[in-house]
Amino acid sequence: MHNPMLQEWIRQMAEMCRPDRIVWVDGSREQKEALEKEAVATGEMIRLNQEKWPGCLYHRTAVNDVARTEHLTYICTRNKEDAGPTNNWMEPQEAYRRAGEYFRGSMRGRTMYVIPFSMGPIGSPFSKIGIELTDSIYVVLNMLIMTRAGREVLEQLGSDGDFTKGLHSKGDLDDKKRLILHFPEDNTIWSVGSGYGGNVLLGKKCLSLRIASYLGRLEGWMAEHMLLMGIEDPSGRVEYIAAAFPSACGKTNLAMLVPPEPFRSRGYKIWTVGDDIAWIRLGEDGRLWALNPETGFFGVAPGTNAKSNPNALATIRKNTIFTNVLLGDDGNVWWEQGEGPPPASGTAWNGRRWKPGLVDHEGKPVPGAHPNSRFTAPISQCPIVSPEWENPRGVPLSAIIFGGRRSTAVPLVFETFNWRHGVYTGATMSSELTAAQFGTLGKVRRDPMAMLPFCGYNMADYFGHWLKMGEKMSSPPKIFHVNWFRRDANGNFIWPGFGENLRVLEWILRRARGEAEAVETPLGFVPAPGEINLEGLELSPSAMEQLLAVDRDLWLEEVADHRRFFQQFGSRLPRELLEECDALEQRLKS
Ligand code: OXD
Ligand code: MN
Repeated sequence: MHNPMLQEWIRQMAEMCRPDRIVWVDGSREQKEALEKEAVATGEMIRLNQEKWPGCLYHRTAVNDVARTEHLTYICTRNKEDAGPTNNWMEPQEAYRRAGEYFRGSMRGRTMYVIPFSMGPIGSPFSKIGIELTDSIYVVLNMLIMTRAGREVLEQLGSDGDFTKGLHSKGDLDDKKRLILHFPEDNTIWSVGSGYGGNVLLGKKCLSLRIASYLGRLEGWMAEHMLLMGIEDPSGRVEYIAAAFPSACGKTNLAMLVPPEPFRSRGYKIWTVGDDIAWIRLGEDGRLWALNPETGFFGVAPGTNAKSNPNALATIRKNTIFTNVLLGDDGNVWWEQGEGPPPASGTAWNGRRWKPGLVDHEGKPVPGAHPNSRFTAPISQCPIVSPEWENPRGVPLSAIIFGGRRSTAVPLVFETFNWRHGVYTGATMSSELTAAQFGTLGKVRRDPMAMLPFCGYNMADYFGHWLKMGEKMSSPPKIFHVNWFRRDANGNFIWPGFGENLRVLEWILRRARGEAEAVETPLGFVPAPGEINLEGLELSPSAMEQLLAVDRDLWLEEVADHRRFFQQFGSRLPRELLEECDALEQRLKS
């Protein structure tokens, strides 16, 4: 397929990066197998025990390159204000110049792979095409799982189609020469100096969230950091929810939830549509429709076990790439809080020898897997993948859920009063930091709609876009907030979490249909006593009260923090959000 714009761009990028050769990724099985062979031959990837892990590969990234580097991630708009106060900003010409120095000659002795990929089903009017140029076979093999990639995408692009231009080079993996740059105004992404998934699989966070959120505002749709799941009730009705949680709050686990008894035997079923990203549009029927643009899971391995997520375990038994987990000498992979005993000996994520019980010089256990180690696996292998997951129209949303990881203050669940109050609740969301982010563990950070690291433009304008979307809908879906992580005075989680979360989702769906009872609090509506089905669950009688309690003094402090957070946006912040702040404060004081 001859696309002059594409050809010319590749020529320019090759002139800068100087690869020895250029290889087009065609999406064929033969090419994938040849690339796997090559990666294994060079040692970049290791084949796992093929009897136990058919089609699975192992990879270790550099020890300084194991998570997204938000401090090296930039939004490069002509005006600084268009990137907003929550993004790092660099002037585009300066950004091209600086990264250009790192890219110059970076592919000498290497191959430049051209990956044409589609986010969303090929040919769906909702989908977006990207081309990633990369010097990493690991990236190619991951993109083949995470996206629809290959020749068909080029055919869809045609001779004059538009696409996101993505350029990636490992460079020399030096974190002083690492930059993850987004140029929304040029529909371009440049990533250099990293080999870690979140920085280099350009279809994921870079295109499907940062660039797509920008395009969504221009084009009247939304790109969100949300899981998508269907919940089937005993009558066979399936309703869909989208839920935004900051990184490492269990989105993947929730999306693959196993119904607890007695829900299971009564016929409740969960259908996974996506675990990380949702593209949401207004349908002709006035409802919101959501689509998962990805075709794979790039999930955190540690903590994935038969209790937390048996469906993920089943998904990753074959054709999966494992990154930075423990590699046993027997060709098995293992991670902390996983399934089964660790191998007798192996090599840890950092390349060092490891055996069970290993401790450091202070006597602390040395983990075999990095806390942010990952699996990359095809969605199609998920035992409960929704039959609708590839529907080019997406699925209709019955409810939107926001949530975070908070030990105190935030109730198990509440329903917001209306769309505008829901947007405020999303905009003031917060979570305690975990290993997927760079920062101090346990610190609370405001993470609006779980998009703080992923919004490709000024977040004040993003809030405005959310408010505007609500105005376009005759009856917008209800917006809820959940917190599975509230702790008691002894520091123990009060709510059991995991599959039991379905009990909360069931109330949410009944509430969305106008069928469940609720009690009004200053934050919104919480379930009336007895409205959350606790059948078969041992929970002390006072636990539900504790879980739903709203401490007015604590919340007045929260509101003060909301105001501080909003201040950085100055006059660009939609006044509706400040009005919501005032209204919440009034309700708390009355
Ligand atoms: C992710 C993240 O990797 O949110 O999905 O960090
Ligand atoms: Mn994510």
